[in-house]
Amino acid sequence: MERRMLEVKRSVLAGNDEAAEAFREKRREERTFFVDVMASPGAGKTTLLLSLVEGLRARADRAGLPAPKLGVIEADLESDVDARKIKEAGVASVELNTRGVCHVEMGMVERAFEAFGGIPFEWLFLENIGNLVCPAEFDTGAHCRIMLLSVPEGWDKVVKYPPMFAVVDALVVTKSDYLPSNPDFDLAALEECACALNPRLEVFVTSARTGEGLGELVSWLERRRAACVPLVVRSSTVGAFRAAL
Ligand SMILES: Nc1nc2c(ncn2[C@@H]2O[C@H](COP(=O)(O)OP(=O)(O)OP(=O)(O)O)[C@@H](O)[C@H]2O)c(=O)[nH]1
Ligand SMILES: [Mg+2]
Repeated sequence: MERRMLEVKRSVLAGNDEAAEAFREKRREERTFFVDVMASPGAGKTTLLLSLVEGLRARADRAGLPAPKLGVIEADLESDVDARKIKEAGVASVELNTRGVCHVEMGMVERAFEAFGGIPFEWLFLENIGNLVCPAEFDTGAHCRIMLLSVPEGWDKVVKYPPMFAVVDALVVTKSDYLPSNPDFDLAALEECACALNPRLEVFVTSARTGEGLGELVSWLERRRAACVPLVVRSSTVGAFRAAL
């Protein structure tokens, strides 16, 4: 019986992985960079997404570029609370209610993406279900996976819930404004344990209240996007290059 369950689980995950790979490649071809944001409930996912939206818009503005086209899939067991917050910030958002399922699977991502109706996004974010366990197992077709750990949760979550720390590209410590009042939050121990589990992990320490670390996180995400999506060479650039030869 146990063996049979294992086989079924393996085949569900294999089917999901295949669909995730196809989704990832399709979005890459369309120049949409897809970021999966995972964390426990209340760690600050929606707040961080709103800060990232602001940061990406501000940087485009400073560079004299048009505002980036952004979309957010808001996954929750129930409710449209977060999807509404994202819409209020002027960002296209689709609510994905999993009706009690504690993770997001590819079929859900595909349906949510279709609901946008073909907007050519430069950035697509998924606020995954608030859960530090199950989402780690399911590839959502993202190019980049980040997890948040808020200071009030305690640094030892890395020891208690290692799988998610092992699969993500970045660990974003949130609510760093609470560090002075949480002397037992051992940032050095967290980094040491997390990087031992995952040597390629990037670590950011951030606060949506003070703005700490948000600029560094936005810059890193922009570099990740630039390395992932194909370059668009404008004809004016090609002309200037030819003229210079
Ligand atoms: N002090 C402080 N509070 C924060 C920070 N970021 C978020 N919060 C607060 O933490 C609470 C939860 O934030 P959310 O962004 O809703 O967290 P979430 O992970 O999206 O929550 P769920 O979607 O319910 O899982 C809210 O009251 C936020 O105002 C921060 O950097 N510092
Ligand atoms: Mg939220």
